[in-house]
Amino acid sequence: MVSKPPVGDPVQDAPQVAAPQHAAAGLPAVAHTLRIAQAQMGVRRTARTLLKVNQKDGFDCPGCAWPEGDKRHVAEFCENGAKAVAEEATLRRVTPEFFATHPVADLATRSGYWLGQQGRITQPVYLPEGADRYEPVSWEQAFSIIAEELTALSSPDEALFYTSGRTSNEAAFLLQLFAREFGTNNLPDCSNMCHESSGSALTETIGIGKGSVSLEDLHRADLIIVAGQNPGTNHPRMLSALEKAKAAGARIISVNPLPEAGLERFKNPQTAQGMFRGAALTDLFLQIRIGGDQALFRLLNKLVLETEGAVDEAFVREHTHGYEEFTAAARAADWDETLAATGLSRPEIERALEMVLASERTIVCWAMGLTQHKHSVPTIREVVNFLLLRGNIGRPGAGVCPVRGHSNVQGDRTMGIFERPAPAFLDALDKEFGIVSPRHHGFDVVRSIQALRDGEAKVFFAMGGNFVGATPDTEVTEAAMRNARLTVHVSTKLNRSHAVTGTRALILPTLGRTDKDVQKSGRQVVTVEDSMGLVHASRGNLPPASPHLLSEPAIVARMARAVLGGGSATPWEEFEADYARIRDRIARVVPGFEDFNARLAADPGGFALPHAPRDERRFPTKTGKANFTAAPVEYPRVPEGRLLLQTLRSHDQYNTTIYGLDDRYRGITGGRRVVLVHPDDAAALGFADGAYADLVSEWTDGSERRAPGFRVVHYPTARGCAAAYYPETNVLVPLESTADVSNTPASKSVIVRLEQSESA
Ligand SMILES: Nc1nc2c(c(=O)[nH]1)N[C@H]1C(S)=C(S)[C@@H](COP(=O)(O)OP(=O)(O)OC[C@H]3O[C@@H](n4cnc5c(=O)[nH]c(N)nc54)[C@H](O)[C@@H]3O)O[C@H]1N2
Ligand SMILES: Nc1nc2c(c(=O)[nH]1)N[C@H]1C(S)=C(S)[C@@H](COP(=O)(O)OP(=O)(O)OC[C@H]3O[C@@H](n4cnc5c(=O)[nH]c(N)nc54)[C@H](O)[C@@H]3O)O[C@H]1N2
Ligand SMILES: [Mo]
Repeated sequence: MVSKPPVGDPVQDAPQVAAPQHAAAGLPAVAHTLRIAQAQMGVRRTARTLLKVNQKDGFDCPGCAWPEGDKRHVAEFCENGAKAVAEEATLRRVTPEFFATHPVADLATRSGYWLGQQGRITQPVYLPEGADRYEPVSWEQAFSIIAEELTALSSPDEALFYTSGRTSNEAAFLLQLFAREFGTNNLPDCSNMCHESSGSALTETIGIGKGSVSLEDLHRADLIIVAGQNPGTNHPRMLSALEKAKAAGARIISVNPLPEAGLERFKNPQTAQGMFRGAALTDLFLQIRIGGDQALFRLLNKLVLETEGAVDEAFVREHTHGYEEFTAAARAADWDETLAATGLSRPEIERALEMVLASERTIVCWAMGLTQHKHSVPTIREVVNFLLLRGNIGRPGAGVCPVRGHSNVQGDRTMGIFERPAPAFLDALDKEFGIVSPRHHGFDVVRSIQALRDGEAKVFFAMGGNFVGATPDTEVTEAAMRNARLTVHVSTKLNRSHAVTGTRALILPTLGRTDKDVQKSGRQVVTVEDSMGLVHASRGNLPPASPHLLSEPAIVARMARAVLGGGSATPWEEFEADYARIRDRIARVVPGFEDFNARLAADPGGFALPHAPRDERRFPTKTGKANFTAAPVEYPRVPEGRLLLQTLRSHDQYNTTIYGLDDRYRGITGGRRVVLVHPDDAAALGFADGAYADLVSEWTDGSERRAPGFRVVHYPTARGCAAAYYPETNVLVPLESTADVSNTPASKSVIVRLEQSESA
């Protein structure tokens, strides 16, 4: 299988390479932000918009899910948040004339970058069966097309309702309610590709699939371990928290196959001193091999166990379960095997141990570097073992910190966007609305693709996101999507998913975070939940990108009325008119949201959801305790002459949205088809810096997948490892290559070989 490099790029993909940088943010970031923002929005709109980001009376940044903290700066956003805002608040527009001159076949030849650069979509459009281009359609017609296809299904389980993580709590609650009233739990979401492994591991071990720390905890920690995360690019405001923690005496270990600039040194653009000098953040850099983390934490656990007085015995006795089995497994950990799995040296691990033992309050932060491997769930369970051993959960300054991606991905899950909902949640939903939700599980992302491929699913509806762009095995996924009877995308901007359609297709343009949302009862606010379980309001302040847009809650409400008709007793019209009425219902269905509207009115800055392990050291697991686990240690075995490829983000992208062609901190400019390889590995494989290679992935069933024409960059990554950007490399990830238990695509462990490229 071959993924063709996109043609039609306004900028030729011709990457230039300079030395990687050692510090993140600072003046270059400010200049870069303003350049991108002003190109999209102009000068006045830029100022007006950026000053509202993350303010209590403003909108939640559509960038990442990092929390804001109580004392807000005038400029409470980061370089990449500003790019996310500019991308949405752009003055560029995609009009019906655009679709008239660009047939779907033309859109399919365009790069994601080009599609995104066309601007905000302004009207609903429809691709009839057999037509070659989208045409304008009224909202009413659009909903009746959806109703026609959904009611023609032989089972509600032939429909899929995908959610990307920008959707507000209100819209998410309505969407899952609609899906369940319609009769299915097929609610796959981006989380299935993201932190599902964290959710799976945490729910089993501590009883709740969310992080247990607040910003305050980070500021108070003695030791913060940042594993498998690149905050300088993906959560830049986290660097301020790390800086503050360091100033208060914390130490930081970063565990990563790449030396990431933001973790090395941070130049805080919010302080004059920080802007120029910056703070060194990392005390110890463990340059681990991809997939070596479970082995590392297992050995650290063994070493802690062997240290007199290092285990918090009172905590273990009172609050945990499974200690005996775990200790037996941990004591068997082996130095040689760990050194092989991690590529680390003995002194490095001993140094880490000293720092671990010196810390009374330890936090482990992680993101995709831990969640997207075959053995991600046992890896994260081992992190939990590590924290439990020294009583580091439910103590100020300590805990688990899975750093979420999309700005409301955590909230969407809290609202019930989940293909495997808890029975208690469904009971509450049914009682509130007088419905009977299906109890059998629905399809997650990978299962949804298989269902489309195998003809088990026929209608695909997406609340945001870029499903075919973000999912693995591009060719397989695109073919599967083309099998659908109807594909519907509620979107702000164009992307690849609009060019890969079912027999019929709809694009439904919607308001974004920055747009003012006015309904019958007046101006609306929506709410979101950040990575630390704080719920707060978000209120857009810009005139909507077009007068023809509907908000996400309005789209779901109208779709529900069209599909369910008189059979539904749910007051969909009332919900559309006044989102406070949706919140009244959330308050009665979702624990932690009691008196939702009143609390929101009292403090638009938000409130914290309850978290039993954090708040009261209570662990709502099956055993009623925090569970130690004792899985066998796994790590990827890479055959001779092959590399282990991780697919990751550049500095100029937001998932499949490409802001620009640079990756400033890594020294790459003007192109994205690059593969970072250790100079010694590259030399051994016969690839000079600047040579061009095809990446060929090899899967256990003997199949191969190819992504051609990548410029080889000699780069200081861990030995045996390689890195290249997503989504260009998604074609290499086999659909069946997923994490055990969580079924998350293993996007960070792809075995590849490099072949001399013919397409250079
Ligand atoms: N600007 C911007 N912000 C974003 C996003 C964006 O695309 N752009 N995306 C958002 C989303 S949805 C998410 S989920 C987050 C993603 O945030 P990250 O997880 O930081 O994103 P990635 O670029 O996938 O980076 C993975 C990191 O893990 C490291 N890594 C890879 N494999 C391993 C391993 O086996 N072990 C260890 N220890 N490290 C490893 C990589 O070198 C890299 O530093 O960011 C969110 N924020
Ligand atoms: N190989 C590889 N694959 C990966 C990953 C990886 O690291 N490697 N990471 C995975 C991860 S962590 C994630 S979260 C997924 C991301 O998967 P998705 O969330 O599906 O993808 P995005 O690129 O974030 O979606 C961008 C689109 O969302 C739409 N959009 C933006 N804002 C709004 C809004 O307010 N409302 C609506 N309705 N639409 C909006 C726009 O049309 C835009 O084109 O990708 C996953 N895929
Ligand atoms: Mo994500």
